[in-house]
Amino acid sequence: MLSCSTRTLFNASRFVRHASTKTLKETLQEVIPAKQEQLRKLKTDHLQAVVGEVKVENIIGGMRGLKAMLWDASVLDPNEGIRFHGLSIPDCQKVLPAAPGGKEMTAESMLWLLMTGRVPSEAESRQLSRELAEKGELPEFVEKLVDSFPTTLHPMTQLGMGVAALNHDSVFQAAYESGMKKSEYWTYTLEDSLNLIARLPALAARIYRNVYKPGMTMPAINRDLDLIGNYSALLGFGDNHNLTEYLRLYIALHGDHEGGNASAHTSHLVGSTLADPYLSYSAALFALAGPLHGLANQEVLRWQLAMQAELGSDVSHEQIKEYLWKTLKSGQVVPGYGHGVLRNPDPRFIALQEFCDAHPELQQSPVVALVKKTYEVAPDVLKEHGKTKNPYPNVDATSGCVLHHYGLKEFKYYTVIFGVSRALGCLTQSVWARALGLPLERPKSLSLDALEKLIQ
Ligand code: CMX
Repeated sequence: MLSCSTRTLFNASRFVRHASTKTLKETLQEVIPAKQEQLRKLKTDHLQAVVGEVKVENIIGGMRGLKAMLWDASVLDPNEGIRFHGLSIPDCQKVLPAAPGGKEMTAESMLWLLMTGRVPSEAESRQLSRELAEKGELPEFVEKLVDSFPTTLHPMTQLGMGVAALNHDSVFQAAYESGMKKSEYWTYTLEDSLNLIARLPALAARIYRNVYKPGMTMPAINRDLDLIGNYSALLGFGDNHNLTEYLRLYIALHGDHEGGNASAHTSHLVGSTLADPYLSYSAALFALAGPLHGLANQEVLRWQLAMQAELGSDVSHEQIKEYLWKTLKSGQVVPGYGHGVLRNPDPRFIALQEFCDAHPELQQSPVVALVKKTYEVAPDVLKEHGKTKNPYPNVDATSGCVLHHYGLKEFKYYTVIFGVSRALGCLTQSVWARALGLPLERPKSLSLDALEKLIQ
């Protein structure tokens, strides 16, 4: 059920596709003043209002549940899952423009929604695709840097280092050095952010080619294609329409998951020092590279393939149950299950499963079938195990198996695709943090002794 306020939002005209032809920057110029005014009022009228309490469990429990960050683009409800500016995933699938010849929403249209809170017109989304394609080439020194990495260096480490090196061209950093005004911070941050998003496909694809397909020549960026159409082509899968569509959906869905997750929070913290978007997003990528966060999609496939190798592809529910217990009894987590906030199946998992249901070739895939069967038994096993607060699948439980079926089998690379996506949300927030003049992040820490004294 949509809440009353969400229904109002969904019906509001900003979610109706108009025949508008504004640029992303012009649209931001329109929407920023109202948000600045909203923040100004909070500052003047409500600065001392109490929104919650801090318990010891928040301090020693990874700050779970602590309301302590401003993040406008998306909100995560524990039961319902993610909404992007009030729109659920099915809402987004209905209203956000697809690429020509495709059905899935594009990364550009999701970026537009996250940045502006508005649904772009087809023309706006296309124009943004073209702008990104025009900016998409890598500087030569970054190509050389990436080419010099040993192929044994994890693709996520390579991605983070490549993104950090792109800060050589940061317009924010250059303008800061020459003394720009605070009111101009957001425009330079936007320019850097769009340049970075534009270059991620070429960077990520170069890493893939170097590590897994050495000697293959990369095609040039096609200015008539959307960001992910180009990414798929650069990876060497441009002829596979269904994989390209899957990548579009995957990348739009992984774009943002409110502010407190490790990658988003890292980029926000680093950006709050006025480090430029390249530096703050490279830091986010290293948070994403942890197995409890973005690396889980790699771990899921490794785990599913090990199960398949041990039990064969035609396994029974009972055999999967035993395998789950074996994993749990050996002290490991079941990858792809559980979540820091969610308490129901992740709607991103459901959207990707629906993609599988809609594509007959995926019904034939043993790995896709195994993921589905695992979902039929894992929640009950995890409930019986009794530790996790959320026995249901998160998005990582399924995201890799479709890539595997379509021939993108190198699972150490999967988190890189997540990394191409998460830039949409993290960099949106970087722009807004500068537009709203948010300060340096600096929470108070306590020693164990000080904490004990406070509660006596
Ligand atoms: N399998 C087994 N045990 C699990 C579990 C799982 N999938 N998920 C949580 N638990 C355990 C925890 O390890 C913890 O055990 P201890 O008390 O021994 O430390 C206990 O259950 C309570 O954990 P929780 O409060 O339910 O979960 P957290 O908020 O601490 O952690 C998460 C969340 C995602 C790290 C955890 O569920 C997990 O490790 N899942 C597997 C890895 C994974 O899929 N990560 C991807 C998350 C999505 C993303 O960020 O990309």
